[in-house]
Amino acid sequence: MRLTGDKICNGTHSKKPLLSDSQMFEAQFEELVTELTERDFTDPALADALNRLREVLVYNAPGGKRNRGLSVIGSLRELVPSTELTQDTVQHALLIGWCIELLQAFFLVADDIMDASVTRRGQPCWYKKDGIGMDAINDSFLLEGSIYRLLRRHCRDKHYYFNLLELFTETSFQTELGQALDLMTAPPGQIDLNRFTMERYKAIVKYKTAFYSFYLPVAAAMYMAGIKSEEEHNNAKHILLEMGEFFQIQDDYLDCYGDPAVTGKIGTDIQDNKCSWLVVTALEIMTPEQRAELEACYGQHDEASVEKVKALYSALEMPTLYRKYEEQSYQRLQKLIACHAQNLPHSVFLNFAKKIYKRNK
Ligand code: GPP
Ligand code: MG
Ligand code: MG
Ligand code: MG
Repeated sequence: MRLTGDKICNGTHSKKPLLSDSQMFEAQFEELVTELTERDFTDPALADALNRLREVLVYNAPGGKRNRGLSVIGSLRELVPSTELTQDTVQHALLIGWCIELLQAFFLVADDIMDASVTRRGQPCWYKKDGIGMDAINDSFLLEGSIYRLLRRHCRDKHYYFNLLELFTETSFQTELGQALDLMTAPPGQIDLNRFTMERYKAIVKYKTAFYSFYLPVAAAMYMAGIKSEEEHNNAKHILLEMGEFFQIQDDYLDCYGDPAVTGKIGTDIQDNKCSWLVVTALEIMTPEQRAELEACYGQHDEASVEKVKALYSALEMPTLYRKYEEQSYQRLQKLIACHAQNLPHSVFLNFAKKIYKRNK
């Protein structure tokens, strides 16, 4: 695939771009699928496996909010003056964006098995499809492997290739450690509310969500722009991990209070005995009687128990507490941006913040 090919390239002479970043991002996907499934391996013996890979990619990679993927080009545009941003660099930023979406697809296919979820992005979870089942585990590996094939093909000669590889592998490992904490804090059938502390909660969400969802796309754009200093990266990380924590708190809130028609997924946190922001916050303010009731109903799969937990949350006015928390978090973030962004344009962080505060999906 030629990333600067006519098919998806904006005109070089006109001042106004023919396509938005989002449209170019969309247009790139089919090319990447073709490349991964038709051009990378040509051994006819692999035809069935490559057809499977096509199916896995088409079902699981598109259809999300694409915030992570589009943030690479979005951040790069803030870091590099437009006169210095070539069409070739734009196409590479979009490709790296797709690699982040593939990482997300890899995590989600596997996470849905671990969480026994039913729907994702408004369709059945991949492992729930007829004839798929636990073969979805291998499909998640294929999604992960696709990332490194694309990076190798397109970015091998770039000055940022090594940094990018380290970034993707480090971030994956951090996410896997976070997922380990998430799972071991929620053992099925072993209800122990003492496990659910705010300290444990913060560790889980920092590792399972914040690194890959927030630091990864911005750090990738920074490396592309030649920003490699540890100090600059630590400054960005400081702000982005805070945003990531808030994002997962929203995810936990929406697990219970979101509309599945909008979020595209049906919540499972109460049944799965998860260390969710809702249960941790509720535990901080509930009476001993309420705690005893929670102990009896949390982590149970029957509808009546789940409804009792939800009734407890309502009695404790969790939606109001959440709105207050959201407001405070937004204020804290503005302050963090003011003190930690230093040499980095504030717009990198503000653009991201705009996309996540007050979201409902
Ligand atoms: C979000 O947790 C975290 C992930 C999707 C990371 C998974 C990491 C792996 C190594 C598999 P969640 O379960 O709350 O997300 P959702 O609500 O979307 O299922
Ligand atoms: Mg999940
Ligand atoms: Mg999970
Ligand atoms: Mg969730």
